Amino acid sequence: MKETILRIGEKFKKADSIWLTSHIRPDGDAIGSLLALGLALQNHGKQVTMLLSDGLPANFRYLPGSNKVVKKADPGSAIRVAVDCSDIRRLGKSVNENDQLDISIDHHITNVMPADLNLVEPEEPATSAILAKYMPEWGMQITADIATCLLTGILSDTLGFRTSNMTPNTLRLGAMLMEKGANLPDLYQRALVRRSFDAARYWGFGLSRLQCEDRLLWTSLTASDRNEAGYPGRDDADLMAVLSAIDGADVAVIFIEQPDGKVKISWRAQPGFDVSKLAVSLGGGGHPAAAGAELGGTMEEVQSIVMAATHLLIQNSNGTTRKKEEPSA
Ligand SMILES: [Mn+2]
Repeated sequence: MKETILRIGEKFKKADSIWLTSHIRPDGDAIGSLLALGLALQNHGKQVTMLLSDGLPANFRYLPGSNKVVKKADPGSAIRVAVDCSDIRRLGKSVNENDQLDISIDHHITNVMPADLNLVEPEEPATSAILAKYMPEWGMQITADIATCLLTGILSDTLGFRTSNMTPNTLRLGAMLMEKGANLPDLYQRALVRRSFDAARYWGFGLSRLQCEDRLLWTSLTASDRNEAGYPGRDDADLMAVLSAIDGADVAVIFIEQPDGKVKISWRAQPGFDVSKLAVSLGGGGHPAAAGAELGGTMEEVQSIVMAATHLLIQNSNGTTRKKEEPSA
């Protein structure tokens, strides 16, 4: 892995132009790591293209460099780089599935990215943490703007330094980023606390249908919920943050109706339960404690498949992994 880290640094140094991208439905870590690396390479005089197939969500447009993100751009002869993305299909419609990338930097244990240099550190809670660790080694200076992007990424994926994969070193990286000029309380508020009125009304629909059976907490969100609430996204508006605070469940699942007869599934698991393998078996991916997938079918069809599989996962975890420590990977 050390070799990969050095070779990535050399590749960045030699490149004149860099095409940089991350996953669809980008979260704070995807956006934070994309912008941080993009800004650092620009500061070294590189020609940088930053691409997100879904564009940059409005709630992250305060981040430095966010106005430079495009939805479509041919890589041409540039070095092709993906951050925080486990699977080339998750780069979205602006990227050819058959492409080979030059560099991938990620922390998803389910990573299968076709890249010449694939740096995957699943023990790191955020791709932004991997970048914060290696950017100085790559000779990249962490400016206040870059620190702002990286701390946003770490805060987003650790839910504010409180996920079970947190390490003392993640806190040290957070302290370093504060010293470089990132404003922790402000970024915390923006990335994790503030909600729109529409999102709160959308949550209401999901909460009104919330059920818990055999330690599995679950609910659904439909297209008509979004219409009625006026919520513009197609995600769960982070309703999962509310569900994971509820006592008495080992795993929480949200089913989110999508266009074209598809349903998105989002899992969150307590330590000792690994939902990433279940997500992969259904064509998705993620982390042991948080994963997702998307299936074709009606809400009822998808729910019956996923509920059965998730109940089984909870039963099989009981007494085996449950009392042990969460696997570090
Ligand atoms: Mn991430």
